[in-house]
Amino acid sequence: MTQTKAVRTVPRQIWVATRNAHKVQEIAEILGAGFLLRSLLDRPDLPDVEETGSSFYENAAIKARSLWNIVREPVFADDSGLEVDALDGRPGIHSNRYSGPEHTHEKNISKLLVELRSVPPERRTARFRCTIVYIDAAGSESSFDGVFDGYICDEPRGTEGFGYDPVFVVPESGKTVAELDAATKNSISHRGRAVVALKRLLENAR
Ligand code: ITT
Repeated sequence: MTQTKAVRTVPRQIWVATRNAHKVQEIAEILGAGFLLRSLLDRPDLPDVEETGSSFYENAAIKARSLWNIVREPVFADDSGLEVDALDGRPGIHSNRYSGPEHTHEKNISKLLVELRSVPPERRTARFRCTIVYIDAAGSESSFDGVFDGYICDEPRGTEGFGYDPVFVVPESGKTVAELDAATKNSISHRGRAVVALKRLLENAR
């Protein structure tokens, strides 16, 4: 008699060093059910780390190492931002705090649109970048990058996503990222690309 045995796979726990709930949600959807994602939202007791690096890589490494030193389990961090060509790559690594100490996504967008007021459509090209630094349980590090090209429109559209999504247009569809559903954004975004590369490493390391 042949017997079929149900194989139960236990999700692998992995930490992401962020308190940004939107990032956590996007990353959890991309990693899928095989992973149990924990984040700094589960650890309000831990202090915020200062992002003192001068690149996405350095800031991702600072965030990942700080959490790894506490949990000593597999961790990663995402550092990301928007580079606008007409602004010589700003806001870049300062994307989150672009509008100052009291920053909000809305204030960041308003500042960006004011700075680009006199810039014509053909010069409003931009890209999102994401760098992930992953550290395994033994402390060995790897990094992954993702880039998402588009341009900045002149007024916000859409309600999905977060950050600069309402003013970042995907050239192929003419839609802002805030007009895309989550699965479509994740299939083309900077974060989607970097997390898929990380996922590949984790699955091959099983
Ligand atoms: P953590 O440092 O806790 O991860 P954070 O929001 O401060 O959260 P970053 O320092 O990496 O993260 O800054 C990323 C900023 O870049 C984010 O706050 C947005 O303003 C912008 N950004 C990054 N990815 C984005 C995306 O997918 N859509 C829209 N804006 C994005």
